[in-house]
Amino acid sequence: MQVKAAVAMEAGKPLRIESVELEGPKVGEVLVEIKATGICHTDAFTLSGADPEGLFPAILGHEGAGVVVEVGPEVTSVKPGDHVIPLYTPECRQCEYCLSRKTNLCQAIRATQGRGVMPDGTSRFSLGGEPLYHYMGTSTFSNFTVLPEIAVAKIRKDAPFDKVCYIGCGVTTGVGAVIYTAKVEPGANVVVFGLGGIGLNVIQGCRMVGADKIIGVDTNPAKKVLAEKFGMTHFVNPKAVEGDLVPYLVELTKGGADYSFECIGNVDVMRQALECCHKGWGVSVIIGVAGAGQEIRTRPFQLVTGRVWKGSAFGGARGRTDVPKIVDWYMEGKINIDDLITHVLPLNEINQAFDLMHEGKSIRTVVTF
Ligand code: NAD
Ligand code: DAO
Ligand code: ZN
Repeated sequence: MQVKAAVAMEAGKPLRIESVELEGPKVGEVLVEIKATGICHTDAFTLSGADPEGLFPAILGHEGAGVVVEVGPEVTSVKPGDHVIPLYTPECRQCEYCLSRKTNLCQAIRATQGRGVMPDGTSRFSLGGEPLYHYMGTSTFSNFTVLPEIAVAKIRKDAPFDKVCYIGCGVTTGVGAVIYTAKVEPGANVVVFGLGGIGLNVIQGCRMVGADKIIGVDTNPAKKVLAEKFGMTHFVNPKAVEGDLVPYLVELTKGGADYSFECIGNVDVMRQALECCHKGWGVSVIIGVAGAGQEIRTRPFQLVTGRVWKGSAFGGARGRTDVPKIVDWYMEGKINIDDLITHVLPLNEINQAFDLMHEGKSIRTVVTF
C-alpha cells in the first residue's frame, strides 16, 4: 500500500514528506494506522547524524499511538480495531531477559531492530523501489507502520491518541524510572536534574508515589513554573548557587538525596547526581543519553560508602504489561500529560517540531495524521 511518511533521507537534512510503499504484515507482525506521534530528542539526535548507529534513509519516530488494521499469520494477542502504543522496548515474555524478571530489556528482536529491519531481516518500507530503514522498531513518522506483535501494547479505546502517544516514550521513561527502576517510597527526598520532557515526568512520578522533598535542578529558570505544577517543591538553578552545587544539595536534603535522577545526558551532571546522594543508601539513576564515546567519573569511595549508581531505559517498564496501566493512570487523572504537550502539528509541518525543540520552545510537540 502507499502511505504518507516523513523520510530522513540523510543526516542533518530536514525530513521529506513522501508517498512510500509499505508491504503488509508477515508472520507475527501487525499493520498499525498511526494516529499521533510525539517528537523526542532521540529522533533529533539520530537525524543530526550524531548517533553512531543511525541509519539512512529511514523513517524515524518512536512515540506513537494508533489502531491495528491488519494482522499477519500467527498473531494472537491483538486484532484489527485494537488501539495500541508501539514499543521500542518490546516484551516477548519468552526470552532469557523477559523470564529473568530482572530487566525490561527484551532481546527477542534486538539484533534486527538495531539494524533497521524487521525480524526476518527485511524492510517493509521502500521508496522508488529502494528499501528504507525502520527506526527503533517503530517508525511512527508514517501514517501506517508494521510492527512485531511483541512490540505493541494494547490500550483502552477511550484514551486520546494525541495525548497517550507520549506514553510511548517520555512519560513512561520518567514515571517508570521512579516506580520501576528506583522504586521511590513515600517520604523520600529526591533531586531531579533537568526539567525537560523526561525530568517533568520524573517529578510527577515522585509526587504520585508520595515523595517528600522533590528538588528540581535546571540551568533554565523558566522551567520552574511548570515543574511546580508537576510537584516540584524546591527549584535550584546551578548558575545561581554560590560555591559547589553538591554540598548545597546535600544541605538542602539534610544529608543527601535518597534518590536522584539525571535527565539531561551530561556526564558532569551525572557525577553531581551521584555525589548529592545520601551516604549509605542514596540511589542515583541515569536516564539521560550522553554523546557517543563519553565516559562517567567519580571517586570509587562514593560507591564504597553506599551510594548506588544505576541506569534506566524506557523507565524499566515492561511495555505490554505496564504501558496499559500508565494509560489508565492518565485516564484516571493520576498523571498529567496535557500540560506537557505544548504544540500540535500536521505531518507536513513536522520539521517545525524539530525547530521548536532546538529553540527550547516546546516540551513535546505531537504530530497528528
Ligand atoms: P530536554 O532538553 O527537554 O531537557 C533537558 C533539560 O536539562 C532542559 O530543561 C535544560 O535546560 C536542562 N539542562 C541542560 N543542561 C543542564 C545542566 N548542566 N544542569 C542543569 N540542567 C540542565 O530533554 P528531555 O527530552 O527531557 O531528555 C532528557 C534526556 O533523556 C536526553 O538525553 C534523552 O536522550 C534522554 N532519554 C532517555 C531515555 C531512556 O530510556 N533512558 C528515553 C528518552 C529520552
Ligand atoms: O540493548 O537491549 C538493548 C536495548 C537498548 C535500548 C535502550 C533505549 C533507551 C535509551 C534510548 C532513548 C530512547 C528514546
Ligand atoms: Zn523478551
